[in-house]
Amino acid sequence: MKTFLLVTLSVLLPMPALAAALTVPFTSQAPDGSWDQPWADACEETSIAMVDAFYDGKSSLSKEDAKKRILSAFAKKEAYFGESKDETAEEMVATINFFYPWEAHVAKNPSLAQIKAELDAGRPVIMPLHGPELKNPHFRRHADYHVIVISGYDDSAKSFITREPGTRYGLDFKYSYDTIMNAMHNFVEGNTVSGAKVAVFTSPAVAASAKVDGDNDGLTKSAELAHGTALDNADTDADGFADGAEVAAGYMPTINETALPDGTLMKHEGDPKVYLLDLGKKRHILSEVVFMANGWQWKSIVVVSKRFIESIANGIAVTK
Ligand SMILES: [Ca+2]
Ligand SMILES: [Ca+2]
Ligand SMILES: [Ca+2]
Repeated sequence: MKTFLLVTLSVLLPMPALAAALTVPFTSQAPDGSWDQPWADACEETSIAMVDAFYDGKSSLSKEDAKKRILSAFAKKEAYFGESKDETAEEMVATINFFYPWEAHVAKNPSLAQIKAELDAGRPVIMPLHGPELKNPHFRRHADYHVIVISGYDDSAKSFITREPGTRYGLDFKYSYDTIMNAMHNFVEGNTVSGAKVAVFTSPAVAASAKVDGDNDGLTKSAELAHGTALDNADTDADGFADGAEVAAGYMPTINETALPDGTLMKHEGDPKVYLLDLGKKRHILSEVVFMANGWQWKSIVVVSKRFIESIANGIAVTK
């Protein structure tokens, strides 16, 4: 009876979580093993790239994908801030909120419990640090400023589980709670240990940054995500018209419609009619039988804007 009561109590009492381990994919900041530039200063970009891949549903990263994502993070950051060696928490947050399909904010003086709560909620934390305090035995040089991803924690070992981009041994690298809480410092030129205690909290949901227009093309972040256009490119389909202008005029911002070649099969949303683009005219394909008889495939049909279809002169229907 006593045992039964104890078991019941332990089930009823809210038990604090003791551990969390998010499957954030890992890459070192030197995917090819070269620690020359730009890789030597890539800890911020690599941390952003790992969280981006995580929110993108990846659980691992190939070398090629890792390099692509890190270089893309450099390009996104430089698009806004120009070239720089080290980025503050605020600059990382701005880069993320402008150009990534998720968002972040600066958490000032976060407690251990607050950081753990982020991990319990499935949200990795990007952590700016005073590098030398980490005393990581794998580091070749102890940069004054360093950035890592916190992907989990283990109360029994009083340790954070991290993605430590500064070494190829960085998958599930463990730092004690004390080490991270003490080393947590925002970037300050030449003296990061005097930087404020901040962390970058992340979220897969776009809310606070929904109205941001990072590439200044007239489409907000939420509108770009809805239209499938690039957050860091004002003219996604490179046809000379900005994403926002195309949407406002009813054109498709992801396809250069005016450059579609003869022979393109096309339709617009909300209308089952399929057309063949032929000598600059649109020819209605009369039936499914005709479509199949020509050996065409459904997956070849390009969905274009109603505006574009309507702008093309009618040709003779395809009847056989
Ligand atoms: Ca935009
Ligand atoms: Ca855009
Ligand atoms: Ca365009």
